[in-house]
Amino acid sequence: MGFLLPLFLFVAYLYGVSAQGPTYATIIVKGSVKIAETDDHFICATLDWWPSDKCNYNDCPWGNSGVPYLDLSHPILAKAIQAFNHLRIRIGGSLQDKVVYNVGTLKYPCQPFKKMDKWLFGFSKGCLRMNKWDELNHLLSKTGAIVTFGLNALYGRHKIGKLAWGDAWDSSNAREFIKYTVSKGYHIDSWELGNELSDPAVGASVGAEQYGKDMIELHAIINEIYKNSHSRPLILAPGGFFSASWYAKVLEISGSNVINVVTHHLYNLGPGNDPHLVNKILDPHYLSQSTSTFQKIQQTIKIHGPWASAWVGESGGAYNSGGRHVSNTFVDSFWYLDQLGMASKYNTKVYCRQTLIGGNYGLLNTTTFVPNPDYYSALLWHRLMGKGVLAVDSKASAHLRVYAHCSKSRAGITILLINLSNQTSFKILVQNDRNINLHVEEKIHSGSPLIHGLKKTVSWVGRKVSDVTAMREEYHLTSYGRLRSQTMLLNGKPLQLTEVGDIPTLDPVLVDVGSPISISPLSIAFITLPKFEAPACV
Ligand SMILES: *[C@@H]1O[C@H](CO)[C@@H](O)[C@H](O)[C@H]1NC(C)=O
Ligand SMILES: *[C@@H]1O[C@H](CO)[C@@H](O)[C@H](O)[C@H]1NC(C)=O
Ligand SMILES: CC(=O)N[C@H]1CO[C@H](CO)[C@@H](O)[C@@H]1O
Repeated sequence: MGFLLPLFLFVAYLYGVSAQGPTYATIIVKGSVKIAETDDHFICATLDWWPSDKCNYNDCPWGNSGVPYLDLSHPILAKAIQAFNHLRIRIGGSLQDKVVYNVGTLKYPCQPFKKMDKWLFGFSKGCLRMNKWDELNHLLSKTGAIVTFGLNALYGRHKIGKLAWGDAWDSSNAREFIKYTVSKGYHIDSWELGNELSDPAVGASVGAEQYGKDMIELHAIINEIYKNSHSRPLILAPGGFFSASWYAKVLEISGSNVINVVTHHLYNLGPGNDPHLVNKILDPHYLSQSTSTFQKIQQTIKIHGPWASAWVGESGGAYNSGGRHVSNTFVDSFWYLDQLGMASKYNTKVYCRQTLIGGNYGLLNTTTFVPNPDYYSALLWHRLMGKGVLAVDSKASAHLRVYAHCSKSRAGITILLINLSNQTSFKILVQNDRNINLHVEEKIHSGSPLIHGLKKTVSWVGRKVSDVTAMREEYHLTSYGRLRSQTMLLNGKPLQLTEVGDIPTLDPVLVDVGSPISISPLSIAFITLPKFEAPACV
């Protein structure tokens, strides 16, 4: 035996390196219990405030995509939002805390952002005109968007240290703005206070104690303004980078049922100019590092704010406007879809992608509004993945990432497979743990229905059984040529707007459930199994 093991490993090594054929893998989906649940509308995208002269690394990828400048009548914009049939949109970002609303007794003239190198984030205060806000609401309401608006949490405060800002939030401008919004009948799903003001800070921070008090103030304002409405908006905070002590303190000071949703931001790929972005995206160990953030948020809420839920309020992968020729290409979907899968497992209710449009990480191209690959990835997720999250056991390689959800608005489950391997094709057999248990139980308790139990099991392990006629639906995503292509293929066909500029239909291929699922190297697949018996999904 002493020399057999090394010999075996050596052979296995050779096989792994030189094998051209596929690797077989079995995954077991546990359909009897949900391990987590997302909101009905999990997919969310952001609109930011940056003007066109916002640049990073000699690249200025914002154009006129910032809220005050966006062409709201662009036909692709409305179609792209509408395709989701209720897309969540969060309006916010670094400059939101320096926005003033042109309502009521505004103490400033209504002027746009101006480049000011020495100022916070390199810009002056900027003003939102109410006619722009009206136009934006017209678009959002027409397209069925569910809106989150981030309020100006630095209003009335002053710099007291290198990054620290002191004094209480002056809520007067926000109060007038919310009043105006309600008087116009605009439906805002949720109001958020502040953007990235937690400590340790990126550009500015506010003490947790003061922030907690400001939340009580916002809560009182919302209660007062919405006292005669049948629906009350949610209150979100603090939209920062997670820090356990700061977040815990804000929850503690604001108190029970004030903050409904704890929002946090994620940029786990690092700076947008990192030449190793693609390597990070394709490294399963690197991708998995985010699990610790999701776990910690869950833990903090459980202990300090059990009345609240968690959202990723903003996440763009690479910070400082995203990675040029990375965030807007096919390879980014490996990161993005993996994040959606991972966040769901830790009970994240909503995941807001930075951005819907703007920067290199826009779901839509800044200048042409044409959807980038991640737009279609988001749309597929939104249409196929339901809110029930299921556990999966996979003995396959770490390079094959697997997530399973109840299907959306129909029976059965949908599995997301992400193959990060650049050389291994996988043939996957999906098993239902329920049938495995059933099989064992029947064998023990009755003896005779063994055949029945076996049939049920094998119908999902992939061998042909005479009575299986059910089909599964497969959506395979690959790149068009290079990995950093701005075009993605769905089942071998490029995803492109139709001739009249409509979002294309996303059609699956139908495959006999009896055959194993094939997934090629560096590809992604959604697999819908309508007949998969998952009691948790009923
Ligand atoms: C938008 O598309 C054009 C044409 O494909 C491309 O050159 C440009 O880099 C894209 N812009 C962004 C910000 O992705
Ligand atoms: C496949 O990936 C490995 C590890 O990331 C890399 O070293 C290798 O060069 C890649 N091979 C090809 C053909 O791209
Ligand atoms: C089993 C397996 O999938 N192995 C490969 C996965 O992909 C990585 C990167 O492409 C390779 O390094 C592994 O050998």
